[in-house]
Amino acid sequence: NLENREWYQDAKFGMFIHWGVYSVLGVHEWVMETQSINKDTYEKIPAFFNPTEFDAEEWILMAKSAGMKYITITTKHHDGFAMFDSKLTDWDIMDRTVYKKDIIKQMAEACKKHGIKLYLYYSQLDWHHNDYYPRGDTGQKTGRPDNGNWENYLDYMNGQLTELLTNYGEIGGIWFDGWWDKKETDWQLRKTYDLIHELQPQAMIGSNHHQAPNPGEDFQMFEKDLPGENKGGYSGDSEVGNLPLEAAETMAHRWGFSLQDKAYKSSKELIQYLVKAAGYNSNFLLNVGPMPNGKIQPEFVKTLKVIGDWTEKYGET
Ligand code: FUL
Repeated sequence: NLENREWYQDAKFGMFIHWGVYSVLGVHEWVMETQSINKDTYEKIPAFFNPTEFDAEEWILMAKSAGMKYITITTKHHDGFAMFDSKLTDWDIMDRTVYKKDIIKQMAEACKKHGIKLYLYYSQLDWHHNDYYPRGDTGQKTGRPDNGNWENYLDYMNGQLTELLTNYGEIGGIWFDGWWDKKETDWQLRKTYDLIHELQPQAMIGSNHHQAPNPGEDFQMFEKDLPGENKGGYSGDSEVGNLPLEAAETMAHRWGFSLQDKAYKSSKELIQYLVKAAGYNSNFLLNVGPMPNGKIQPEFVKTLKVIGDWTEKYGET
């Protein structure tokens, strides 16, 4: 959809949000893998996730006053946990937490109210689903059975995407991730991409697979890199194509909430990054990893405020 691509190309600045039950542990979103936590043990975590301080509007307004035009939020990360009401699994916010409120619904409503576009991050890689088999390069130690039905997994993934594109109003796009874990597998991408465009023709598709875009994709993102660079070490095979571009970076080092990560980037550094990205005609997607209570940590709030003062003065509206 051309109109949406044009809008996106002009948007320049968005907020990335990595939020999941892993935030309870305060390590990062990869904790299940890096600390070899098996499925049974990991399943104890959601009971502790109760973000009573979460206020979607507060986050949206924070993004808006920083000069951001869209939000991209994790609906399901590699741990497979759905932050939305999924009828296809009980591995979701409704069934496993005492909080029992759909995060994505609250975000969608607040975005609509304040004129911010909502993009949905969805991890194709899944360390929890038994049918994600044979395993990819990661998620080997989670104690799942040594067999599974790949077609079932694809149906599940397409089913969750259908839920996301049916129950939350107009979506800006789907931000896929994790395809890199099992590149050689038959993902039947055409089917998934057609489904997305059928349900919401304007929804853009991007996939963080660190290569030139696959057919059917509408934008190209670079993880911890400006287009054409490979400083972050993820973009070795990323040839810059002719789609709208997006550079994704994070406030400190980690994406998900981390107590120990103090590598905060300064507001000056981040403003320079925004300007540099714009020089490549690329958007800048700046990530925060909210805390388990539903708040964005004060260091990030402060930085976003300074960026907002700058964009208000120098950024175009
Ligand atoms: C990567 C993921 O493995 C990270 O956890 C994070 O989500 C980053 C944006 O993409 O592929």
